[in-house]
Formats: sequence, structure tokens, C-alpha cells
Amino acid sequence: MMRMRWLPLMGLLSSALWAQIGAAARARAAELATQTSVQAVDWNSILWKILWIETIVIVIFSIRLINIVVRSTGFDPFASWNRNKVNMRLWLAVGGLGIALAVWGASKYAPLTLPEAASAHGPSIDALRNFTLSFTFPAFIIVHLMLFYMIWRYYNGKVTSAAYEVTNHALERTFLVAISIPVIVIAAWGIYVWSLPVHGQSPTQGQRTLDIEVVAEQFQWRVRYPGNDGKLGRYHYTLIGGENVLGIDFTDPKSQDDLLPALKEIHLPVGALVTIHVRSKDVLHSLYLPHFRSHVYAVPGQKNQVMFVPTITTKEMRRKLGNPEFDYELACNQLCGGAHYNMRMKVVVETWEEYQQWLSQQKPAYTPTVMTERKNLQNS
Ligand SMILES: [Cu+2]
Repeated sequence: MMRMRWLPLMGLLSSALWAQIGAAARARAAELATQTSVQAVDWNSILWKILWIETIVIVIFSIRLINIVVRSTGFDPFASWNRNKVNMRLWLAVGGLGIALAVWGASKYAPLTLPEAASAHGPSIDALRNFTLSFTFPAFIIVHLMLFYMIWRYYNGKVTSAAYEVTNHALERTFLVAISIPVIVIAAWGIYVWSLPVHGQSPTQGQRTLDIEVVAEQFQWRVRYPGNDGKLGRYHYTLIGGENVLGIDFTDPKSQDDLLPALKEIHLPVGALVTIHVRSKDVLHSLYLPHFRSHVYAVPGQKNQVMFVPTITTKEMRRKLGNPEFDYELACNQLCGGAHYNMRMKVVVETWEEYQQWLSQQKPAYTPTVMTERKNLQNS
């Protein structure tokens, strides 16, 4: 009984410790991301950790001490307490604190949620999400209120056994239908909506199309654009090596005008149907374009694709958000190794003319050295 009473308190203390450790880990990741040199030992954070560990050790030893005193002397300072009542109240306090933290956190982090969808299919994904949330969120709140109500209602153990009904067809039918309808609606609507960014869109008349390739590797993205022919050439993983970082097969005429832009930036023309062909050179990565509500896994040995129509240019979005620093982002959404956090790329959505101008400055994939290396490889 003695331990039970302190459990909620210990839970609170250790969550504060983990929050401290989490904050330190985030700070370290941010430091590594900016590539600054490693700083000297941070005594402040070490002292905080020692303080937390000491606090927890003191709490544990105090409980042990009280236990020993109670056992050896038979004197119980809490004898007059109704332990069930104390436990019930502590759990209600934990529940109340949890709800207060959730409300506070939701309002604090609300500005970090995604802005309006910047792709043609995006609003339909948002609509499906909002529809699902419209009943899962109230259900979440009701279930938790009921949980804490039950703790308060039955804390003293004086529960009479529940009423038992062998069968009630009317009730069962009602529940079956009431639960099936939203499940069927979400499934059918979901199959349609989630197919849109995978294969569910085709160009309307006069709409421009763009096929690009994005290749994942630990820990960066490489992008290949088609040249004047608008087509990406063949590739094979056995050709990867030396300067040919993507294993492009330059015996294919379609490959010879392909372009390999500099790392860390990807440009897309607004209004065009963009198809991104995705592959991975090593492990499982994930191509995540949150502002365009698009996402697909980069799987070694497999060709995947994701398609969307960017509808808002970067400049327009900056104006809408009142944030001149805003940039669309491509991120790796799969914990793929030590520098996973580094796998991000700026996405620039611009007019067709601006896009063309940027593309004309990009480096061709085909270089004389690439071909020489290949010949040497075949001869050896
Ligand atoms: Cu990755």
C-alpha cells in the first residue's frame, strides 16, 4: 500500500526527468544540424540531471525509511488515512493535470501545424482527416472522462456485480450498423483519396507534366531532372560508382541530357503535374512532402512514385503566412540512421519561366569522366 500511494508522484517526477533529457537531446540534434563545432562540456545541463537523479533517489530512500520505521515500531503515521480515497484523489489529480497539459500543449504548439495544402489533391486529404477527427476526437475525450469518473465512482471497492443480459438482438443490430457505417465510409473514401498522390491523377488538357527522380542515400537526397526530351534515362545499381553516383546508364540516349542539380534544393513549376520517381541506394527511407500532403517510401530495389500538382508558389505562401523565411520542405520520414535528421531539402515552387531559368543553370549528369570510368570498369 505504501508504494501505491507514491506511484503517481514518482510518475510525475520521472516524466520531468525525461522531459529534461529530451530537451537536451533536441538541443544536441539542433547543434549537429547547424554543423557548428562541438561545444565544451555543458555543466549547467549536467548539474540539472544530477539534481533530478538526486531528487528521485531521495524520494525512493524516504519511502524505504518510512517503511522500515513503520515495520519495526508498529507506528503508522498514515493509519488514520483512507488509503483508497487518497489513491483515488491522486489519480484524479494526475488526470486533471494531464488534461490541463494537453490543452496547454495544444494551444502552445498550434502555430507549428501545417498551413493550407499546397497541392491540388491536398484539400481532399485534409477533408478526410477532419471527418475522421470529427468523431475520434469527441470519443477520445468521452472515454477519458469516463475512465476518471469510474475511478471516483468505484474507488471504495463497494461494486455490485454488473447487470448481465444473455442476448439483445436489437441492441447488437444497432451497434453493428452504427459502427459499420463510419468504418465503410472512411475505408471507401480513403481508398479513393489516398490513391490520388500515388497513381490517381492524369494531366488535364494543356497541363504541363514533369517527371523527376529523387534518390535516397544515407544521409542525403539526390535529384535527377530530365533534359530537353522530358524523359529520364535508364539506370542500374551495378553502374553506381566513381562519379556516376546514381548509376545512370549513359548508353541510353534519354540519359545523356539528364541533369543533376546541386544538393539541398529541388525546384518545381506551379500548376504542373509532378511525378517523383523514388528509389533508395541503401536502407529504407521515406520521401515526405508535408505541405503537399504527399508521402512515399524509398525502398532499396524498388521503384516507387508519388504525384501531385503544386498550386501555391513559395513566394505566394510566404505572403499568405506573413513569413518571409518560409520554405517548403522535403524530409526523410523514416528513422534511417545516425544523421537521419540531416535528410532534408528545400523545395522551391515557382512559375514555369523561373523554373526553366533555374533548370538551364544545372549541371549535366553526363560528363566525359563518367564514360571513361565505365570503359575502364568493363576492360578490367
Ligand atoms: Cu533517410
